Amino acid sequence: MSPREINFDGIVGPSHNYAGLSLGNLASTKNAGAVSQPRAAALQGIDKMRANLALGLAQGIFLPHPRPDHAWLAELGASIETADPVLAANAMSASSMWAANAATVSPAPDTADGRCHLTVANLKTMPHRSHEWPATLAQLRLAFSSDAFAVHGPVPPAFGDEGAANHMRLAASHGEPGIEVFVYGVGGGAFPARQHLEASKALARLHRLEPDRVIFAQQSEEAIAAGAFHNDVVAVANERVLFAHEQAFADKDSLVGALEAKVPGFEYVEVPASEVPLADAVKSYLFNAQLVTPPDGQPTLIVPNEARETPSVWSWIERHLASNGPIRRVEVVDVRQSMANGGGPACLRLRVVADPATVDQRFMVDAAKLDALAAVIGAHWPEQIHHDDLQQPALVADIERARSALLEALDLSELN
Ligand code: SUG
Repeated sequence: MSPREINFDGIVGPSHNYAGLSLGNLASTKNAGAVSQPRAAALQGIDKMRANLALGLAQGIFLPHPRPDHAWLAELGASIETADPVLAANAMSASSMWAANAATVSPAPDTADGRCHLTVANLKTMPHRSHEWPATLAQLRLAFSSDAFAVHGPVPPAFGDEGAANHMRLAASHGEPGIEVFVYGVGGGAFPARQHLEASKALARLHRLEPDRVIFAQQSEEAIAAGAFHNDVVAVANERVLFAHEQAFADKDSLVGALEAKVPGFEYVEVPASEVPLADAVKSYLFNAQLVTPPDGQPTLIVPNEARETPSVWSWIERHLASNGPIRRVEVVDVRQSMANGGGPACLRLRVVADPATVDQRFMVDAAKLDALAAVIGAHWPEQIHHDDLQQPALVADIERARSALLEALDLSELN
């Protein structure tokens, strides 16, 4: 079978909470201390996957990480009972749900050895995310253990790497050789630039990409300063199409020029700041959409509810659809619980172009498996978490039991 795009969604973990841990992520800061709903959050994620399957897309999953991360706390000489509240929140975060930050993926048609390369992201900029990579790597090594894949450890933490959220691939179609665009940040006003150029260059070398099929593009400082802490908050690519905000890149003209020269049939869909200000793009997550090509060939944009609720954004979408532009269909999904922490539909998924038969089938889902997962979530995920309760022994025990129940249902207890 030929390669196709598989979306691997991170299942929202039972410790999902709002701790305000991500400086530069406006939603995270705004909702710090709010009461979270882990069960509803995880079920929203399952519904998104159901909708993807209904469109005819291939769907996979990644599992929540063990939380609290006792090993990480022990490295800090602490335990969940004794840690100060901020450290405890860092150890309890369910942030691995945002699978776009799990790894960077270069599919087989792009690489010198004809294997699909994945490098786990070190996520070193934010403490709560910096300890994700070992549990992510364990899953990548299981899911992609066949010879079709090469799985790499993280690049050294001297250089921040946030995974596929800062990587775009353009190609005539998914199975053709692509041009890979690595987007990095230099400055972001008061906010950190999380993806470093040196890390992006390392990924291109590790993945054995041909240098003239790789582009390094700087994210604009104004975008980071406006709350686009990852490139996927202001841009998304699929096959021949790049969909981006006018202010996404530091040097848009050279990026677009290079893509025009290198990608057969390249189409650039730009949203001007005069129609959708950066602030609206960030609030609505218009670009944190999944831009996909279902089997019917109609490029489809999967946006969060918040896009429909932002007038400038929704009228831009309506105008684009009426003009018969490159995006032919828009689907709206409810991922509000994730959005309140700055994670939209595209944050929740990692795209891997591969033959689904080469993936460990425990990480692939169909509608029946999603029903089974929803039942486990319904039975075990806490309904609510109040931020002040994160260290309560009863809650911690519930969270640990919930994850074990999920692993058991998926026959993945070896990840325990
Ligand atoms: O890293 N939020 C995540 C959101 C990640 C979104 N991913 C992509 N854009 N691809 C982050 O900022 C908030 C956690 C908290 O505050 O409790 C958080 O980690």
